[in-house]
Amino acid sequence: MAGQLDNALHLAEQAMADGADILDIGGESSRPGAAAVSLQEELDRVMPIVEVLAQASVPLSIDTIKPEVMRAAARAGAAIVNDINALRQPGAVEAVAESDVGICLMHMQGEPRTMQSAPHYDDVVTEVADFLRQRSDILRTAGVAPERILLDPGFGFGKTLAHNAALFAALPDLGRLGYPLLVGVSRKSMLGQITNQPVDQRLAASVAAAVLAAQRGAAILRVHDVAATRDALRVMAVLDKNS
Ligand code: PT1
Repeated sequence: MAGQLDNALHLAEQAMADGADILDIGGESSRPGAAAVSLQEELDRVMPIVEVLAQASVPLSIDTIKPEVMRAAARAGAAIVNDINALRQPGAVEAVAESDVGICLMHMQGEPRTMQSAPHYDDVVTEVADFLRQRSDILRTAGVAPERILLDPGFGFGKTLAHNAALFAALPDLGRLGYPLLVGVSRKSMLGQITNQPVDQRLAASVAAAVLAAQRGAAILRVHDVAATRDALRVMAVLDKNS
């Protein structure tokens, strides 16, 4: 346990030294095929880390679908709730509305354990946009100010490569929903499908996708390789004046 805490804190320090603006902490994997984790297990995994990193110089985001974890993390000082389930668990909308955290609403079809078995949409862009609009409307009705809301199409969450590509092209349209966009594509299997590289050889693909997402209007990029992504974004800022 102590070794895992040290390891997490080391990764967080490295990310901050490399220029991360936000740290995202999660205790339940959402990779395709991952199993759910009990409430107590998730609290035991994340809260020691949240309690330390809430004092860090950058805002802390808690990656969870459970309202109890949202409340505990917010109480400990987390600034953002990042919910891959877009607050669909009973009590999650209230947990966010009753605190002052920012909230990222992400689209997912199905659940991590089975979501990649047979993803299907009639029109992926319209369905994802409708879902995100509906979830943000529910939050607004619950009293959450628009400035607190972020939207995320959920790359790799119940989507084929074709679905992911259609959503990527539609990022400017999703931006017209009126909220900043968060994009997470770093090291994901969609990049493995494109490059035929294993997960530890996806740096170039991840950086390329991050730059394209930023060009298409993503406000926040969820990445593993902070230093390389920062460099690429600096190049984009200077050499691509239209972005
Ligand atoms: C994400 C995200 C996330 N991704 C937000 N939170 C993960 N807001 C965790 C694969 O296909 O994009 N947005 N929290 C990580 N999840 C995955 C999903 C990891 C798919 C890998 C894959 O390889």
